[in-house]
Formats: sequence, structure tokens, C-alpha cells
Amino acid sequence: MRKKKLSYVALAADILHEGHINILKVANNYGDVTVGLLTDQAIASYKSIPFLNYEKRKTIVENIKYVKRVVPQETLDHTDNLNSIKPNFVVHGDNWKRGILRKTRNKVIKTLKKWNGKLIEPKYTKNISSTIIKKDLNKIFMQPQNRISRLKRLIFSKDIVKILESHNALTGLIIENLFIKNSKGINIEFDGMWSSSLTDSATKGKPDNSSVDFSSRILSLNEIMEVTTKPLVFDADNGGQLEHLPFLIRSLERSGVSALIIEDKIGLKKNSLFKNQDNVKQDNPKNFADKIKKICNSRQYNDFMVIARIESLILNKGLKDALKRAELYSKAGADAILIHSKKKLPNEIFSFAKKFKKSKNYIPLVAVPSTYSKVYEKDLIKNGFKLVIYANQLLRSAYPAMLNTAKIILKNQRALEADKKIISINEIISLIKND
Ligand code: SPV
Ligand code: MG
Repeated sequence: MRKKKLSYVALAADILHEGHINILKVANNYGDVTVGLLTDQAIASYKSIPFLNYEKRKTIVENIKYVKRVVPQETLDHTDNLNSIKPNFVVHGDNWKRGILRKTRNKVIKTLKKWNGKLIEPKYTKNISSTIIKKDLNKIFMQPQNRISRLKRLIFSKDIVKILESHNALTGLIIENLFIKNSKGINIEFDGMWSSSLTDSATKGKPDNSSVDFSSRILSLNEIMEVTTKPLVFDADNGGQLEHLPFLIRSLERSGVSALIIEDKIGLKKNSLFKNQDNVKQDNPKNFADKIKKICNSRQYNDFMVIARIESLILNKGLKDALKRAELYSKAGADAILIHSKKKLPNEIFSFAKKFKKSKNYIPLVAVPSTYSKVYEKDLIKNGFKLVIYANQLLRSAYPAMLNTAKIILKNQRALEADKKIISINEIISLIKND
């Protein structure tokens, strides 16, 4: 008996539509269909991570009548899977002849040649695409329980998760909507927002010493949450009173915040980037570990991340102290460690990372490159960092721009001279769409 032919279809299958079903139907006409289902990591390498995780997508795809079996495809490149399955046919919509997938297509053709396989390219189903549907689905994914878990999934799916400071809803929208193409033609974007105690306080004309209380911080946070869908990381200073922590966690989870960062300092808060840290005290490591346990026990969602921020390097306590604390905080249940530094170079955080990597209590690391801004993300990745927080740059760029405009108007006693440096009235009135 002649063996049945095999066809192979690579799919992300986050949002299934009739275009996908058409491809699978065609593939099934050629042979038994194996779907190479792209993993979250494979998808994150060229677009936003999928709404549904791999297991959920697998359950859906393996129940489609045209599909014989589902295997993971770990990269955008099909080569490994094709070499091991050796399908007679690969079926893909003809839309990949252009754009980011063009190179992948060329490689598929080359690989198939080895066993005389053929590429079948049905016409792309017009006016339907996951990207269009995703726009509508964003509304669902603004819901808190869906939003909270996205940060954890991003950390597992991407080399590094990029977080940028947002001090109001408008900056939240910049982070939400900005996409640019990198040198390889891949769309890149920020993954989420940082609600910074420093920039939130400065926006309110107050110092970064907890004079802006959590109720007020959560009000500004909610304005950002209302118009965005990406994960938000909340700067909780030292968390305040241990007894009050469960209420803070409840508010953050209700708002859909994905993580809180809590720092191991006590007493009157002083921003870590101040030169003079004379009267600043670090908490006893055990006390702080208890705070972490308290937060972990009071959270409702396991995906709500607790990130412990170590201030030993800021306070010149040395690497050994930082490492001892990292061990304790990790054992207490922290999901990640922010190792803070205000050196001009990242050397000390890299030394910390190198040592901590060897620990059996190792958890992902977070960097805040405010003073060591020279560091490239690729070097953070190489040194084991999973999250980078650009903690204050949007406010630092907005303030001098506004100050300059105010000076120009004051000096010229009219506004004309300022017009050249600012966006037009037309642009500002249509900046926020009403749809
Ligand atoms: C913040 O942005 O408020 C931070 C980071 O906590 S730092 O300013 O470096 O302390
Ligand atoms: Mg802060």
C-alpha cells in the first residue's frame, strides 16, 4: 500500500479565522497535516506575544478536523521541523512572499528541494487578518485578570522585556502605540510601563519621599490603565507598613497591575540616585523577607509578580551583602530581583549577576540603567537580565521641552517663535482618536 503523503503548516493560531481554515483544508487535500505550532518564544521573535499561551492554542488546533497532529515549532525558521518530518508539501498563504517572512520562505523552498518536496501557496484570504481582529480583542485583554499575567509570559518568551516610565495617560499611550522597525525589518515595541515614584511625584510637584501617598499613586495609575493594555510595573517604594500591604496588593491587582517592585530600605524615603545617602537605612534582610512573604500570601493571582529591589550597592554595602539578600528574598518567594546601582558603568551589576546565576535560588534579574545608560540591551541579555526599566526618560525629555517653550513665549511676548518647535494645533486636536 502506498504511504499517505504528508503536508506541513506552520501556524501561530492565536486568533483563528477562515483564512487559517482554508490553508488547513488545502493542506489536508495534499496529505496528512502536521501543524508546526509556533511557541510563544517563536512568535515573540517577530511580533507581540500571543493572547493565548501555547497549550491553549494547541488544544484548539489539534481539534480541527483537517489536522492530524501538532508539534511545537520553536523558531520562525521551519528548517529543523522540516528536516525531521520531511513533508511532501508545505502549505502557506501567498502573503509571505513579501515582508518579514520572505527569508523564511526562501529557506523552506531550499530545504524542501532536498527530498523533492513542494511549496503550495493558496491565495491569501483578503480583508481578514489576526492583526485586524487583535485590535478589537484588545478590549477584552484590558480586563485585569488577563492583563496581570502578560508580564510573566513576556519574561518567559522574550530575551529581554523592555519597560518605559509612564507618568500619565498620554505617556502610557506612547508606550502602547509606538512600533518601529529594527535593522532586520522586525517590528519592535516597548513591552510595558513603569509607574515610577520619582516621576509620578515630580509630575505632581512633590519630592520623591512618599509625600505622594499610595491612594494618589493609584489614581494616576488608573488613568494610565484605562487607556492602555500593556503590562504595568508599579514602584511601591518600601511598601509602607507591613499591616497595610495586603490592601495595596488588592488595589494593584484590581487595577490589572502585573508586578510590584519593593525596595529594602526603611525610614524616610530618599531617592536612590541622590549622591548623599547618609541617613538612609536598609532594612534588616529577615524583616524584608517577611514583607515579601506577606505580599506573596496576600496576592490573589500567582501571576502578579513580586520583585525585590536590593539597595546594597547604592548604600556601598558591597556585593556580598547584595548576594546574601538575593538568596533570602528569593527563598521568601520573590519572582525576580532588581539589583539597583548608580554607577556610570554596569560592571557591579554584572558581577552580581555572574555570582547569583550559580545559585540554586536564582530568579530573573531586573536592571534600571539610569546612570549606566551606555549599556546596550544585548549586553544586559548576555549577563542574564530579563527585564530592563527605563525609569524616568519620558519626563526628563518633556520637562526641558516645556521649559524652553515657556521661555520663548516670555522672551518674544508672543507665541509665533515657539510654533516651529511644537506640534501643530491640527496634530494636537486629532492626537487622541474618538473611536
Ligand atoms: C523611580 O523611578 O522612582 C525609581 C528608580 O524608584 S530610581 O529613581 O532609580 O530610584
Ligand atoms: Mg522610586
